Amino acid sequence: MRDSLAGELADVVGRAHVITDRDRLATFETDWTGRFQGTAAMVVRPGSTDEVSGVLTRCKAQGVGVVTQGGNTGLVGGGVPRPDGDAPVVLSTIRLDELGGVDCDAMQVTAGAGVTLAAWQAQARDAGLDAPVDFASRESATIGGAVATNAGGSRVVRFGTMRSQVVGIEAVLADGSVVGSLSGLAKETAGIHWPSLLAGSEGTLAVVAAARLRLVPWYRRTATALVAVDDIAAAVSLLAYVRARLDSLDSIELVLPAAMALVAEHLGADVPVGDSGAYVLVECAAHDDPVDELAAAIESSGAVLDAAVSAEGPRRDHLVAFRDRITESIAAAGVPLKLDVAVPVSRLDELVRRATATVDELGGRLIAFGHLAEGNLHLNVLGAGDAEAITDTVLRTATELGGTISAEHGIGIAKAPWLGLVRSAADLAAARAVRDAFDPQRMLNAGVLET
Ligand code: 2HG
Ligand code: ZN
Repeated sequence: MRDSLAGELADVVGRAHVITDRDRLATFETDWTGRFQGTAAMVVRPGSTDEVSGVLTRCKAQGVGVVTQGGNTGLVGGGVPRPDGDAPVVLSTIRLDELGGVDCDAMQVTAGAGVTLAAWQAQARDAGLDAPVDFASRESATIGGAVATNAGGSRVVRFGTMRSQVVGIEAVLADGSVVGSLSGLAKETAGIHWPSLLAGSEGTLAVVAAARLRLVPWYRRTATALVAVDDIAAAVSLLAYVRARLDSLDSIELVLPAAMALVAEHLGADVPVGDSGAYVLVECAAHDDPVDELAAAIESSGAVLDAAVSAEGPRRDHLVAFRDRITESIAAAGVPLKLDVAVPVSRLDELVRRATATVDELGGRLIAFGHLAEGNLHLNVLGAGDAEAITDTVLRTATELGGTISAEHGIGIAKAPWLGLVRSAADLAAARAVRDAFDPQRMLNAGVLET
């Protein structure tokens, strides 16, 4: 069966793009963190939407499931084969890397699913525009993955999540049919809006092959402040203060002391501001240098113990590294349990207090940081004692505080058992009915988003 499918897929994509060699499969079988792992029957790398369609048709005919993988930077086990069940075909989007010319009139560009975030950004900047979404794994993370997970990142406070950037989509259903459009009409009310349906569906309804993406002005002048504040409550006051005053606010990130200490150690550098209960990294970007207005807002906020402020250049890059390189610092220290949750900002304090107590009790070292404006914390636990119990308690805590169990990383397989905490029985039944209509045999990403 495996050999005959490999042969059929080779007819579709060319022999060089069907990988069956065990050694070469390994990198596609384990996620970036090393936490999620399974066995792939083979990897197939289609180079066009038609080839994606051909692959899905052949897989369905032989009853072999498909897991779609972009840059393999996902953090919830949604892009690698499941640890149990039959070995699927991993559909790598890496060759769907076509990037169209920038349409400056519409402020849009068309990108294949395998285009990286960094390439999207570079293409936009070449045309004097910018990509509205950014996060640390930009060199590997792909458009397809970012759409599938409705990724967030640091600029959500200004431009919203990935879903808001998708003005057209081309996707392939499990039966090989191609849906959507890349025309990029900003207004169209003609039935199902495919970007809305597919963004955040984690590869369960269709394989995203290409997307038409919104671009934004390129604010070339940037300024960054790393600010030490007393505690989380003071960080939230600072958020409200700068948000109301700074038109140029581009991101505002929260880093708690254990994360700051870890990244400082990893970088081999001193924390640029004094010891404190919480740190906030504020970034502004504008057409005119925003450094003075940023410094003035920080100064007058009354919430600040110490601050380092810099316009663009190496000093600014150094400040940004204390936020951008936290994930890398955690990975260098071990295989973490990652819990991406969000609560109303007024409850962040309580979330951290209760998560700290949980980890103290159940074992591990809590490294917390995240996107302040969305109340989105990345609770990483190194050396997690009872990972299942920690997950259960923390996700219940976030829910009790009026929050959610996943803010931007998705549900994947990691959080599927807890989906009922934030979705009603009616919600889940309707979601199942939609999936049944698109993919009754669960050919696509089985195990993701449902148990
Ligand atoms: C970030 O905000 C990413 O840097 C990764 O969402 C978060 O490593 C993490 O937990
Ligand atoms: Zn994040």
